[in-house]
Amino acid sequence: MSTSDVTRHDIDDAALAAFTAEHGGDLPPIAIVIAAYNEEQGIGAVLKEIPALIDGLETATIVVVDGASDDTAAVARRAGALVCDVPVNRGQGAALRLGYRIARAGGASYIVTTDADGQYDPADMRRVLEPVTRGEADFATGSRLLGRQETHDLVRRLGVHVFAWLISRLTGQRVTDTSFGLRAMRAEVTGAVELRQPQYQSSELLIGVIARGYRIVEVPATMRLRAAGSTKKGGNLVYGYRYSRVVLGTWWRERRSSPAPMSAPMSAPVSVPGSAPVSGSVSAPGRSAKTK
Ligand SMILES: Nc1nc2c(ncn2[C@@H]2O[C@H](COP(=O)(O)OP(=O)(O)O)[C@@H](O)[C@H]2O)c(=O)[nH]1
Ligand SMILES: [Mg+2]
Repeated sequence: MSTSDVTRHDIDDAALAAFTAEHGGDLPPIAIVIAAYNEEQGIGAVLKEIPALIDGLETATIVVVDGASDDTAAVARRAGALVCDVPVNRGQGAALRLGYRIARAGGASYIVTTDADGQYDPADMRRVLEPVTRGEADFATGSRLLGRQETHDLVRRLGVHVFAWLISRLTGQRVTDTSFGLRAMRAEVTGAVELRQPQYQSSELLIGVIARGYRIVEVPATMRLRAAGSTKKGGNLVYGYRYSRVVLGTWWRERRSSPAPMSAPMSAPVSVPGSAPVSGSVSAPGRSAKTK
């Protein structure tokens, strides 16, 4: 899958039109976006636990399935999700990007992402979203390093540290977890950042958000083991190699085009004022966020 397939607007346009025809155009303030590929065993339990209201704001869950060969879409529909079923498989990054577009088109103010495999605890959702709805951050990500992780895979555990160190060095923004899939943001952030990666979007999104000067925060959260099935992203070696390529490629692209200097001295972690359970790092004040 080349990056040009991912940004092909005809696929996204057709999917958005089909979604609107099926579900209508209006979404509540919080859109929860899930990319799901052959997750019929896990998606039902994930959807059952998603709250209908977070801090009094209504939620809707958009599940983007693409080219699945199992019953993921049917299971998600039965569980009450708004399903966008794309005929071609493009990857998690492309699916999320489309989900963001659907959320923005429907007028959602906030977007929350999570995975279909049960690795994130829906109970963390409220805490991750809180700094964004309070206006203290534009982008909030869970962090297993500040919270907890269940995996005993030492390579994965080491990888989290290495990539956090690398992105912190490259961007000047101290972060502890660059690939946590439970995150929350103001919806417009997703339209301002350039997203071209078909599969490994998390570091592209994070670096793009930092490069544009958005205020980010990390929130302690839990990373569980997969409820069923196995990762769609290859073994540790493939994962690490491709992830590194995205980190370096995005950093290179963004440092040449971004309005905010990226290799400034590292901003130290600070906690979000007035939000006791939240600690993490907020980007240097005074940078202005740009939207396209
Ligand atoms: N729509 C879609 N979702 C995908 C694809 N690949 C992975 N995902 C979803 O992205 C989420 C994370 O994928 P996973 O394989 O668990 O990656 P890991 O947690 O980083 O090992 C899960 O909800 C997957 O179902 C894909 O090609 N298309
Ligand atoms: Mg997973």
